[in-house]
Amino acid sequence: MDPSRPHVALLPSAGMGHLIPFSRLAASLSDLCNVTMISILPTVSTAESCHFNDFFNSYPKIHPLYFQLPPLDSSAYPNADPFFLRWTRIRESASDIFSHLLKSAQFPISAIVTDIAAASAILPLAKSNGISCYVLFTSSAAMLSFFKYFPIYHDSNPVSIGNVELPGLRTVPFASLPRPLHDPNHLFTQSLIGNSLTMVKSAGIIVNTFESFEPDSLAWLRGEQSPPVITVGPLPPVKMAISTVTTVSTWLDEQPERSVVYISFGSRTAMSKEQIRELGLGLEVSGYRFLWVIKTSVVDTEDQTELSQLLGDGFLERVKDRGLVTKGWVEQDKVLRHKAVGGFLSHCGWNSVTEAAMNGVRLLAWPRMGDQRINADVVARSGLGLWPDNWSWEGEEGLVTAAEISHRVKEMMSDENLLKTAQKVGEAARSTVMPGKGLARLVRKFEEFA
Ligand code: BUP
Repeated sequence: MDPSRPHVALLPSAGMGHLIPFSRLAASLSDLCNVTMISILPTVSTAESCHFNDFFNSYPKIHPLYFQLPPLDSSAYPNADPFFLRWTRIRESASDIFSHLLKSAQFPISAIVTDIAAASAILPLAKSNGISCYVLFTSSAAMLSFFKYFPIYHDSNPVSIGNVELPGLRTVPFASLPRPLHDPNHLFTQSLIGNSLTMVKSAGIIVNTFESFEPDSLAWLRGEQSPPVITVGPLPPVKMAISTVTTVSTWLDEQPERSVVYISFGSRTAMSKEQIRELGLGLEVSGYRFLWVIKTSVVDTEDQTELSQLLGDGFLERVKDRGLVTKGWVEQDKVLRHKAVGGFLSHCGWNSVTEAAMNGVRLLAWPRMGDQRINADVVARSGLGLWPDNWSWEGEEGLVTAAEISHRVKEMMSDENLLKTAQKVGEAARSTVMPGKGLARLVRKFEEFA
């Protein structure tokens, strides 16, 4: 550690969608600051523990600080999402995490960057210890606008939630809200409100986005009374020390340029067997080449079903000359950079969207839960992709049929104008990464307190 530089501690919560932007921010900051990254153990998923190991091995300059969480009695929260439970547990253990951080720090901490999911617990502790606290918001500026306004909306609509009109920006339809918010008394609703009200007292909100991608939301946020909103996106991928040649990369190398549809719904969006079969048929009928990452459970350790069982007899054999299906972890940032990839059927997790934007890959949006519909709206507005917004939430309006999927895949892959606008988004994204103005601004702010 170099005592002449600021010392920043980063606290990610749980889930790859949160850990990945934290790792990217930590890696980008590690050339400019001393960085401590807190790793809360045990992780919820295997993907997270593998990521922490590879990341700390690849960035020896970053100081890992492990914190063992006491076990949680999950029977108190039947059927709760395990990642949401973990966020709750981290908030409950915040003062122990904080003391551990202060005791272990080799020299004083200039700033802490907390995950938005832990903001309500971490910010007061940072303040009382005289440490400036920033929030890394791991979704879009559009979602941040909604998140910031929601407590005001909830105050005037405490009993029933409907469309949420953000004055002067846009209306977020009821159907686009994260599903637990439909219930004003849900634990998720209450914790979102707590984190939102605390976030506005932070020293700054860091967002993995860029100006030309979300100009209206960013202008709106900056016009509101708010701490500074610092855009640092798209955050470049981390460079892991071990890079292996995989079946996926070898297969992609053999495919013609821009011929492949890449399909992934992120690390924690499970799809039912019925919808998986319908999607498989849709891809088959579309006639396009495809690379498909399948997840059938929210947590990877519970994903046990064999591919052949999921996809039905004969599917893998029928598509073997033009389709690759996997249940493993693929290096998505590399896939999206590969010249064979021509389109991305995505759930619109924000990391996936920013990775597609960075690489100028056109997107077909199929949002499933959480912030994904609000992100899909960004995709459609920016011209990065198409969002057939009649596509259903699974289990409510029924399945999206193979015929519809095939039709939309063909529509995306044959749309040359969409390709051009996506490529323009990519150029704008890459030109933002190069000067790194947002990051430099952030480091200047850390220095003020060092
Ligand atoms: Br699956 C998968 N490889 O096989 P999102 C995901 N990823 O690199 P999510 C891989 O995980 P939240 C795989 O590139 C992205 O950086 C992917 O984050 C990477 O979605 C990340 O896109 C997934 O935000 O998280 O997992 O649903 O719910 O927090 O949005």
